[in-house]
Amino acid sequence: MSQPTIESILQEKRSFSPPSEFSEKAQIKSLQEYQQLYEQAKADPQKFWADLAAQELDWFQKWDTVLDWQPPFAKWFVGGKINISYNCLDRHLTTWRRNKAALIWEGEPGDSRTLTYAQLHREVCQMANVLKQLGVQKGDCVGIYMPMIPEAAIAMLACARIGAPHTVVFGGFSAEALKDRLVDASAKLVITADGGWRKDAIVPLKDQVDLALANQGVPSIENVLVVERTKQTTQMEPGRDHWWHELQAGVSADCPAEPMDSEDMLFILYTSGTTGKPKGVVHTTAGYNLYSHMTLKWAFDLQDTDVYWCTADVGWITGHSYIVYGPLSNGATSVMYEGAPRPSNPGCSWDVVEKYGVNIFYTAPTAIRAFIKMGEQYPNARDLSSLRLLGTVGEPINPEAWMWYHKVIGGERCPIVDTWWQTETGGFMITPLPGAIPTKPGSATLPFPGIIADVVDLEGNPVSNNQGGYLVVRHPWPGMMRTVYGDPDRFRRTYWEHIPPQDGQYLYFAGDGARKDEDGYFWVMGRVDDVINVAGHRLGTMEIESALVSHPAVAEAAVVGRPDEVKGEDVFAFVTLEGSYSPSEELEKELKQHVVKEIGAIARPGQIRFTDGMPKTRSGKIMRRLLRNLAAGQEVAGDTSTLEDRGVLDKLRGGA
Ligand code: 7RM
Repeated sequence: MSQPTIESILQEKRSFSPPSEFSEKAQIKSLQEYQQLYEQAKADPQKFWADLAAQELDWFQKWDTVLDWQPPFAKWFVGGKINISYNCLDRHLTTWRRNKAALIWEGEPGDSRTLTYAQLHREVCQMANVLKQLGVQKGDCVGIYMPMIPEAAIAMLACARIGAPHTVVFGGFSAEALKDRLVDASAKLVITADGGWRKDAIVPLKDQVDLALANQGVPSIENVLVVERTKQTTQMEPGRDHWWHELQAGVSADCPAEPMDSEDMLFILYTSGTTGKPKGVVHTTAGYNLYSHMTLKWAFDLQDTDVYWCTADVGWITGHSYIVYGPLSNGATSVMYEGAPRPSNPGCSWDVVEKYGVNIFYTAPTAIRAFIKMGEQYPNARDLSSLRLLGTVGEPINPEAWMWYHKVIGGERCPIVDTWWQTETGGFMITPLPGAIPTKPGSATLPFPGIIADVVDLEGNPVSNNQGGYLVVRHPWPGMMRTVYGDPDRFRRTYWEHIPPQDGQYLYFAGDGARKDEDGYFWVMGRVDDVINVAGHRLGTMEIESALVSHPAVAEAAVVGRPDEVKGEDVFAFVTLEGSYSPSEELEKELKQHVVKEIGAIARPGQIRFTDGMPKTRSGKIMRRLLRNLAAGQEVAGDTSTLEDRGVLDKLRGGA
């Protein structure tokens, strides 16, 4: 089982010191150096961040105020003028990095492309000019629905360049999910591609866009910019749809970056929460630029000669911060891979590492567990000696997977950097600094300098060592989300009032359970809300339930996570049917397909169990705890005295 238990955490005593060859060359070389930075930042966070902002970023105009904190609303570097596209591109062009590879891209069918900083800058300027031609102005929101091709990064940087906030929608989301997000963001234009490669098949992205926009589905959309990738035939609607390569051919490559206010919105990224529809997480320009830049530089000990590969999709925050903005702001070489391990090519990841001499590799525990299942023969058949650091993110990593990663992929020489963070935090929050902090398998270790994290009870009181509690952050940080798009009240309620503020002290509530050990190391246990984590993807159980009940056959649905060896959790749905329907295998298939249509393949239930009734409390609340037990095939644990009808439970068990 992959979710760590309290017992397994208390038993995990192994510790791995940073290899001395690594520490000697690292940016942060010792535990003392880390502690000094941490204490300095804690004593005067504003000075700490301001010094870094001045050192590490280029500004059109310096700020007047480092932090304006009106809890829970923060503004960083107020009065400053900056552009993240400038920091990711232009400023490197006057250095030797001009002709350094910015992006190395590998397509699934085996095609590839490398863009130097100069080349990437050129294409970004061209796309920025095309967006302007199509009527996009500073402040207009642009949707991006793309496969993993360089144009996805180019699109993001082009938007940032002209001050148009982007909202990237993962290419695996359905037309329905795309529509909801574009409507919420009032997007004016969508950038997409004819198709993308996914496990030896073509995903027809443009057709999904057409579905989303059909019948005035998204009234704010005026134009669609289409990148040619797969040469899929697609209907181009005259006046609305435009081929990127056609417009690119006639446009200037001169487009100065727009000076943006520090707090101008950079992007909206939708993420699942406890209730209803996904939240639009808002990130702004300067603080996010600084935070994604610094965290990558120190936690991954980024060196100028490194080839760095993050396997995420740009549709998630990990892709935003650690494929595009963080690496490029640092002038790094970022590898982008369109493919994924698949039956026809199970060793493809190691081919990419070998082909490009990847030094830093960043992936998710679910991928590591899938690698373990496929077998050691694939990594063992490749030369992985270029690797010097391994990262992990997305869910708690089980110590067995950690050890395998360490031995088989890292050759026992690479520090493992387990990064705990969220869409909302913009960048790493709790993470080893690999030259300084000894690692323990399964622990994200210690907070990044400037981050004051803690584990508390529901009243906000710190719990003692090795006691479970809620993971919180005590002081604002530059990369924090600023609000929920269009719903500041939801922002306040969800993140800042879940634990009631005491004497004006606000705590950021992350939604994760955690404990701290005797060394102050954090062990993240997983979500404490109705969010499940399927293969590192964050899904709201409510969203899937809404999708299910929108099918005419379904009367009621309850979705829980069931432990899964590879995915961490899998979607398990309990469904009661409307009177005129009866359970069948066909209906089960149809309902699964319905969820795929409403949300996307990532939300497809692994199993649906039909039931005559749900276990409910007398006040009518579904007792999900019991359903979680049933889904896991466990005996129902704990108190069932509030259950209204015990017969329901017996019937559900009988069906197991
Ligand atoms: C970056 C990302 C956030 C949720 C978070 C946790 C879980 C992420 C770790 C982790 C344990 C980790 N953003 N999570 N990283 N749990 N150890 N290193 O994943 O918004 O999509 O998800 O993911 O539950 O709250 S996210």
